[in-house]
Amino acid sequence: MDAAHDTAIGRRVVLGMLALGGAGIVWGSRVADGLSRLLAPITAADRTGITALFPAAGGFRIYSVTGSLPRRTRDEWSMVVDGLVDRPATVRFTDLAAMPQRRVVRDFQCVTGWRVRQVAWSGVRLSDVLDAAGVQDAAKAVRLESFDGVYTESLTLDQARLDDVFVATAMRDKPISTAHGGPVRIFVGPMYGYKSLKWLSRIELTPDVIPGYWERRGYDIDAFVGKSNARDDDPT
Ligand SMILES: Nc1nc2c(c(=O)[nH]1)N[C@H]1C(S)=C(S)[C@@H](COP(=O)(O)O)O[C@H]1N2
Ligand SMILES: [Mo]
Repeated sequence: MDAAHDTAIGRRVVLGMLALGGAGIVWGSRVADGLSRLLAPITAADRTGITALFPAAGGFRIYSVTGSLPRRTRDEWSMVVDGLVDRPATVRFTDLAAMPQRRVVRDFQCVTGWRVRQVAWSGVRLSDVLDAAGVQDAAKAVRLESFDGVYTESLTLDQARLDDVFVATAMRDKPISTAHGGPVRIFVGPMYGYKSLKWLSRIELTPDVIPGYWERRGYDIDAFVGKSNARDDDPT
């Protein structure tokens, strides 16, 4: 994906942000400044429309910065693992299923102030995917891409190798729904929800951290819950 595409703020992106605004959010000041400029021309009717499109689900809010929910079946899905690796690969769902399966239970915390307690995630450790590809010495970070065509994320290699960072294939012991980023999403246990990229399509090993979608819009790159984003971490 090229940088120009990444940073373009079209109407659909604005609508996606509106979904966040409509959900009753406490914004970090830098982001709030940008948002109020963006939101100025949008009417209350737009706000209602997007909220109805993605209703809350089991305590979660469903987010998509593109304003749509891209759908792929497990059979259709694949991701690319490339960049600074010895064995670049196209990985299919069956490949993930053949790897060691893990499960963690963690609170899911959005930086904007909502939390869902004790959510079970299953799948493969990102660390195991990295080992299968053979990470080269020059690699210091991973860059994640979504098949929504817009959202990206990043982690340092050390963060990516934490035990509760998953290439997740199940949520609450069921296949991950389209709305929640299925068939395969990232789950980053220790960090705010924006690190948990939905609709995973690419894992690229890079020499440096490349800031992701929300990080280019003012959120911290190191997004550890309670230690980042300079806000009162007390969700309603
Ligand atoms: N592709 C993509 N991934 C994404 C987002 C998004 O808009 N698009 N939003 C992020 C944010 S801010 C949060 S809190 C979680 C929300 O996950 P959910 O939509 O399953 O509730 O997804 C994260 N991953
Ligand atoms: Mo979030």
